[in-house]
Amino acid sequence: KTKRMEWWTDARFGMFIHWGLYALPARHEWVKSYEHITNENYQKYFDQFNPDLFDPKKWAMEAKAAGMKYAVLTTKHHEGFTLFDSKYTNYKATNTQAKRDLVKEFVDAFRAEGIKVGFYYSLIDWHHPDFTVDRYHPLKPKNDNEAEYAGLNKNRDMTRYRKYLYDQVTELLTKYGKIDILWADFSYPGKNGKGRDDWGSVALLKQIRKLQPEIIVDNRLDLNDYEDGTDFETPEQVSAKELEKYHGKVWETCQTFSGSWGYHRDENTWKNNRTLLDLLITSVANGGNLLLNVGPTARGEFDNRANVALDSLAIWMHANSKS
Ligand code: FUL
Repeated sequence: KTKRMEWWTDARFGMFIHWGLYALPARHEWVKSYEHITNENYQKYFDQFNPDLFDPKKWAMEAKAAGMKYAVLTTKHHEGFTLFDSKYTNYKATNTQAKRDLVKEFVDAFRAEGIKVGFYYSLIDWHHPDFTVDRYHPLKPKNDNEAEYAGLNKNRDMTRYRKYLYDQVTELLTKYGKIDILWADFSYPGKNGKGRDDWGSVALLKQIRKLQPEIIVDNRLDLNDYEDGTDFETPEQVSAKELEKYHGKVWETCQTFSGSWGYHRDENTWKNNRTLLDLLITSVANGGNLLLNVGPTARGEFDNRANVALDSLAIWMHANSKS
């Protein structure tokens, strides 16, 4: 395991990319759940998705200049839309005006810059008809009423969904060459929640390791007490101060520039350069990695505020690194 993790531990700094249909409403990647939007009402984003400025080579160059050694892209987020050409769904980028496998282009562009590639894959799926309604689902009943959940879930079948999930992860790990990281997201066991049995985590992890023996897997499959469950911990959006507590563990903190992960046009809480550098330095000083997120716009480019932040990191990196 230590051998397998070596490059990752050395890498220290990566780019997270949250991109999906939620870039169109541009007010949080959880918009479908937060605003209880039905599939029917969410359809307009699929119909209008047309990332005419998408140029992953530019993204890769920016990541590289900022000193990032790996990148993790949302191949599917909770909304269920896949950026890749999956044969198990019609709800995919190739069926939009984009007409392209965006994951493939991401992989090719980042690899060409010598950046390792990771796939974020959402275990949660708010579009799939078999994914049961739970406490985070856009259709969740008011007041957490059990009878209403039962009614909503009458025809939903997690066994079928599990198969879908398994098949898609298999696709991702067989069609794009060597994949360096799988970032599964996320488990919330308990009442009206989901965990390892819902995802079939044990079988899934076996399949992942079989298809990509070198791959590094995050800890969100609800397998922390399982022998081979966790390659790294994933403290999310915690302060530099709190990060010090992770000293001695294998970990990666994921952080946003502004709060939400998907493009949020009107969010004005952007971290300043000092805060970003602080996160990077504190992570490295405590043996962890920083996965810094960009949420590209619906047209496929980085917001100017992200460009400015990345440029400032690039300048610092240039002045302070040996290579
Ligand atoms: C969370 C997700 O719910 C967020 O939308 C985001 O993807 C973050 C990295 O993980 O758990």
